Amino acid sequence: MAFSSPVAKLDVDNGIAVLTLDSPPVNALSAPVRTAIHDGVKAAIDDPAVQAIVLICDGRTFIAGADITGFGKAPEGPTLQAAQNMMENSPKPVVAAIHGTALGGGLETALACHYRVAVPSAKCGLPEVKLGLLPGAGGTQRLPRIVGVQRALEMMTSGEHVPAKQCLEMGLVDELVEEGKLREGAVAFARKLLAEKRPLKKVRDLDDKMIEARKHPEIFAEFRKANARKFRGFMAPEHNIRCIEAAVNQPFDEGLKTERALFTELMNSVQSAAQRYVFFAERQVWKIPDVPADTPVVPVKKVGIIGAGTMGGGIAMNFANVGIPVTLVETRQEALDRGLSVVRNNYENTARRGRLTVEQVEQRMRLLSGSLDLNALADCDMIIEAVFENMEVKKELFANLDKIVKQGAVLATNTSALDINEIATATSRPQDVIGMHFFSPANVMRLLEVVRGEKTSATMIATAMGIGKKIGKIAALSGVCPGFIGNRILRARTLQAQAMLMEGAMPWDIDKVIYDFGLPMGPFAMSDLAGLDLGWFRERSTSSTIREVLCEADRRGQKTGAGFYDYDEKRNAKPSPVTEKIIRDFMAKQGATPRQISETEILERCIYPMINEGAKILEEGIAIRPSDIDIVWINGYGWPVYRGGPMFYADTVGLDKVVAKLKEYAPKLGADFTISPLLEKMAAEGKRFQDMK
Ligand code: 3H9
Repeated sequence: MAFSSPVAKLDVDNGIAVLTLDSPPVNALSAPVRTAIHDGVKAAIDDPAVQAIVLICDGRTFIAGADITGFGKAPEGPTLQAAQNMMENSPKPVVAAIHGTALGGGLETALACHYRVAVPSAKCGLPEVKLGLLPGAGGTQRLPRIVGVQRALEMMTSGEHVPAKQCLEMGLVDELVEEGKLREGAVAFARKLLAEKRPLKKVRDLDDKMIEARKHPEIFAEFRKANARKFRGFMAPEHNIRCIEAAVNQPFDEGLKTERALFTELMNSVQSAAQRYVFFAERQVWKIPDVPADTPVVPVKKVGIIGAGTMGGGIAMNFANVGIPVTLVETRQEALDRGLSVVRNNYENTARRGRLTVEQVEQRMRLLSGSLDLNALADCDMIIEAVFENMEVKKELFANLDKIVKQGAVLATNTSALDINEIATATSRPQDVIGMHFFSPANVMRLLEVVRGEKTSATMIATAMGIGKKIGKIAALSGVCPGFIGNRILRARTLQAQAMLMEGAMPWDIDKVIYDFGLPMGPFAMSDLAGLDLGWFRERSTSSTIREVLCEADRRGQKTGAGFYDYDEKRNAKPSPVTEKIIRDFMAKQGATPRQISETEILERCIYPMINEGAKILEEGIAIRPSDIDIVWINGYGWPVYRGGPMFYADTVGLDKVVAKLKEYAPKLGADFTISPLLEKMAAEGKRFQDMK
């Protein structure tokens, strides 16, 4: 057989040709891989000694999709469609043998084969939606023909990876073969096909599920309605749905044309560019230039958490979820009991929703123990302090920990505001002190800001990042500064939102702009949720800010039924005439005259100072790279992923425009406002954050 390829080999096993792709890390469909499939299958078809063909991959996974790094570059080699046609039109049966993950173009390749076998640990999915795309190689037309419309809608709009057993039940996979014996299993399956003279099954020709779907056109409207909140702002889910509609209503080849047109639209969209950028940003964020991948880490087998409040309890759940025992320390028994019962309640709620078994709840609770004695933490490998924000209290605590806890343990603080370098001075081992800033609710929010102090060792950084990954967080490294990356940028927005209140915008005007931009809520709805009285004391309150006046009027947020907004018993927010009057009276007292503020000004005044702060964070070396800042804002604050994060968004606006607008608004931005020299320089040079190396 005349076939040679740098990424594949073809051998014949007693009449069965086995085409093995080997293109690390994930056998993505680069030009050489597409060429190998096309030419390899052709060579096997042309060889009279071959009766059937198996397509299999070496390495960790079956084809994980198109090569995302190749998007936007000039196409080379045969198209994926040409390779698929070679397989689908083969007069000899072609069997895909799946291990790892068959994703996107990978699953589409498998769908162009006549049959599919998989090992039980394999998973299949069409995750293009997560990249702001749709499956562009016939997947939108083939998947519903096999699994039906409802399941295709769910899979394609969620991007979920479906376990092999479920794939078998849905008909997506024809047979499961023994784990670790994929090649033998696939070859045996091919022989069985030949022996039983099974037909060449082309998914494109299946129609029974489509006939069924044509009787229920309402399924699409219902699906859109049920998911409206989840899909808000995103283009890709709707485009995926339209492709499935085409699969139902158009002949296969017409459906392919619809798919192509909608795919091209998405591929050229800013949304997809943003989501693809985020894909790589999420992988980049773990890489720390001066902490190499082989840095030794502290094996974390036992964790101690100080403070069993909402934060401490939430943090503890993360560890119990992955089987790591936790000792929670409190100063009072009632607080400890309350903390543990809140955790139990959370788990039981999850169990009620069917996502945990009763036994799993008990297993996790058994991993949590409580103590009133700090000495109980002596043999912990990692301590996370989550007490209230007071430097003196924290320093005293760390001084005690220094005396109690075994050498070499990670001494972490969950502070969101305080200077970690100063906390570290309370110990004789500042190299072991680090920030691990969780976001509330800590058992739910994906972000973990790992904060390195001046003296924090590489081992402690690698350990905190590694444990972050283990507990399912996305960890971003920050240096020490007030608010670290996330809250420092938040402050820049808060200052402007407050300033605009004093110029005539109402809280709901500002919140609406931020919500419409794609965040889950605006700054005032967020304050109401958190409680306006965080750090407020009635005895010290002097009506000097709108927040103080609201708190004095007992409008302290959602928990009191009123804050910036009025709330009904279901906690639905309504603009409040009371708040409006409070703001207007306050302005009158200050001699400020309200003016009409446009939505554009609200947006630019909220967002551009955030970008400016992000640039300062970069020039001060607080964040390693712009995409880390974006990861923080997407995962910690709900920045819409389809806008790529504040720094990516800045690139889409144009840095020159951002700077020009900041200069225009400068007189309103506050006495302390300055433009970042880095931002100005980059704007002048026509640069983009995403090109920063
Ligand atoms: C598509 O298929 C469109 C078609 O419908 C249209 C055709 C016309 N390309 O995640 P990991 C890299 S769209 C290029 O850390 P894991 C990744 O950057 C695609 N590179 O490993 C990383 O590089 P590095 C649809 C890719 O074991 C390394 O591989 N498919 C690609 O935790 C390891 O990745 C997807 O969206 C790629 N497609 O997870 C699947 N995929 O080491 C995307 C990965 O330099 N991929 N890399 O940082 C994944 O979900 C995960 O990578 C996977 C492995 C589950 C496969």
